[in-house]
Amino acid sequence: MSLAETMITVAPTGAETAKADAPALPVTLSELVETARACEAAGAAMIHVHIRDDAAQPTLDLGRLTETVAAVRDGSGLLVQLSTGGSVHDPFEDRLAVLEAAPDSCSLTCGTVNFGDDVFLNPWPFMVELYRRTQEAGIVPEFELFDLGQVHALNRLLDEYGPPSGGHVHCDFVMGVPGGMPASLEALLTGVRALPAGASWSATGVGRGTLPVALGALAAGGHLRVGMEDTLTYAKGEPVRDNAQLVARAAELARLAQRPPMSPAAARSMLGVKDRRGEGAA
Ligand code: KMH
Ligand code: ZN
Repeated sequence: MSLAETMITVAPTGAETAKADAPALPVTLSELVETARACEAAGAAMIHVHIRDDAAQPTLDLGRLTETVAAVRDGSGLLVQLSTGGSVHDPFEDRLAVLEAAPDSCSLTCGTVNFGDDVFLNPWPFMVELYRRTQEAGIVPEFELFDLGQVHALNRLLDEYGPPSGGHVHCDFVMGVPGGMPASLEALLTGVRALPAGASWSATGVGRGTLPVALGALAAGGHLRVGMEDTLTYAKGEPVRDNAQLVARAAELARLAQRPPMSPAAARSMLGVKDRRGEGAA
């Protein structure tokens, strides 16, 4: 792995967009596996997964999650990161149980944040419980940062409970959510300066923040997250065609910045993710 490379994570689905509003949104298992394959070919190394039920509604059904992890691993080389954020309506117990699907990585949001008209709840005791379970299960957390105060909560979590599984701290700034930090360079650089020493980070700008945040992250030495969870418009008046289109653009920006896309194998080594291929869920 070269430090000059860019890890691209694709977040293809999310929990907020209806399939009827974005027909290219992958909501079935086969759509998700096909998306993983196409995004890997376009330059992604990791996939941040939310799943849907048969009615295309967000679900944290453990059987489906377990099947999804296996199918994405079979169908692509991408590192599989499951969302523990789910939708704003998911109960804490279901969000904790996500780890039982044995993904390579999981998201761990470092505090409660307003989320449009809703509230994305991540109180301190929940963060601690989720973190301790990742340590016990050997799953590498990605610390999601929606606001600058959450960077300080991350430092507190590490100070009080020690390093994550794999020993390496990796974070993702999610910028421009209504209620969180803005998708500005000032906020990004303030957040980066407050990270623990040695941490790696990616950034994603929601909606029209996508390109400024991606360009800023590349310039500041960060990695990229893109996908239809965060962005449905490719350019003014032009809907996103599919997730691979967003990954291809991120890969092109990374190459222009002389920081080409990182392979899944290099990302695995950077993050300290153990190889679970061939292992069933716990
Ligand atoms: N859907 C949001 C409420 C995560 O995946 O961990 C939370 C979210 C963050 O997407
Ligand atoms: Zn998510």
